[in-house]
Amino acid sequence: MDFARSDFPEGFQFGAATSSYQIEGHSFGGAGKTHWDTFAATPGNVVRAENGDIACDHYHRYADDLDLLAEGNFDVYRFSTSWARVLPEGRGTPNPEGLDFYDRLVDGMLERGLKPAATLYHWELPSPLADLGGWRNRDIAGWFADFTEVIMGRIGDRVWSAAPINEPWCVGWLSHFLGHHAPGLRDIRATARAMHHVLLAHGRAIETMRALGMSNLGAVCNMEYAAPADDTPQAAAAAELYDGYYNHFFISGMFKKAYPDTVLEGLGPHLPKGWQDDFDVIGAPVDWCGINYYTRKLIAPNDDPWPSHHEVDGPLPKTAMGWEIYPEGLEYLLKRTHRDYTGDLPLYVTENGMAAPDEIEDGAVDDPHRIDYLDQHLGAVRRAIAAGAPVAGYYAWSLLDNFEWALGYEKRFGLVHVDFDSLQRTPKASYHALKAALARG
Ligand code: IFM
Repeated sequence: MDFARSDFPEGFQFGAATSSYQIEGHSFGGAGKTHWDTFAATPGNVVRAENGDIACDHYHRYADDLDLLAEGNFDVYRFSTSWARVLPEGRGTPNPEGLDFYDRLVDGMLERGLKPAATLYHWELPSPLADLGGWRNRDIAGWFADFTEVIMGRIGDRVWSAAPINEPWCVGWLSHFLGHHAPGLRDIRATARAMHHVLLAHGRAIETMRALGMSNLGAVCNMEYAAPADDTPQAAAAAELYDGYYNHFFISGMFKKAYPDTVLEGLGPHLPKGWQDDFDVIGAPVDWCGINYYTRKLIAPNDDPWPSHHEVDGPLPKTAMGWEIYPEGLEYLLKRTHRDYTGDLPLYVTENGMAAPDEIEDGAVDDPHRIDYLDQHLGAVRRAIAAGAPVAGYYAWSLLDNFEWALGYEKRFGLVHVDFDSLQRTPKASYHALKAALARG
């Protein structure tokens, strides 16, 4: 890899990220059922109807996985806590095994000199709350604040940073408008409500963690570079709207206490009554902002109902997800977020990485494509920093090959290969390259 730590500002944090349902093994340790279990059990939703029952068995193998992080010279481990593992019914009595697990996990990080970067929610909603309408129900903000209090009451004294919700766009739009993720809805009213409530829950969780005395609290949004499919004004408007509901909506709510007009044109009539009164909670001050970035999308207009556009295939080289490789988009989005929303607040690239059909040959995994991808995106980060964006860290997605949601175990994003039969871990060439780069001062 083409960098050394000294190419980045003093104190820049390098990490790797995972999430609970994707790696832990949700059939262990008294975790409750989640909407992902039932979504996956419904034919047609997930490749081969795979689920997170065993995943990488991180629940039992977490110590070895933390060793991989420490031996890889990472500074930070970004992990998430499963709501249903901590509160199997979503509310009420905590599961002591679940709390003990996160306690051990955080202590394990500290023992190895790793900074624990917690995300409270990375998509495994407890089924009893899904039964009550899940993210469509305004009460979820209170349920989430209660969950925050329980889990952070236990580990909040030792986590280095915390963010409430991973990728609000996925929780709202991908899951309620496109129906690709649990609960698999395709309904504009559900979408508008979920998108607003996810922000309300974010704000309530920030307030709850502040009241617990925690600091270094942030928000993690996913962003895609939105480009018009051609040079017509119609395509430009289509890309601007995509940019609006994908990239602007959530940070605009959090940092400007307003939603973009372009998005309100479609979602406004479906937002819950009194939504304008929630911005003081939604805009609760945070200490940093995280951006998850993977790709760009080319957008073309069409005659469908709002948002009246669709994605078209782009010409650039693609990852195994079919996503174009476009590091310039990361540079652009970091600079724009700094300029238009977050000012001097530290920015983190909280996820970045690529899927590839990696295979073990002679006991090793050669993934030069991933080394190149990471190198190119770290170059984009350096350019954003040189242009004045206060980027303070970069976390690769993901430490391990894992459950890639609707795509099951087929898409491998890991720096470490996982054999899903034996569960054996094999660090890939990209892990070794990153480890060597991080050892360079
Ligand atoms: O695996 C996901 C992760 O859960 C959230 N961000 C994107 C990753 C790759 O699709």
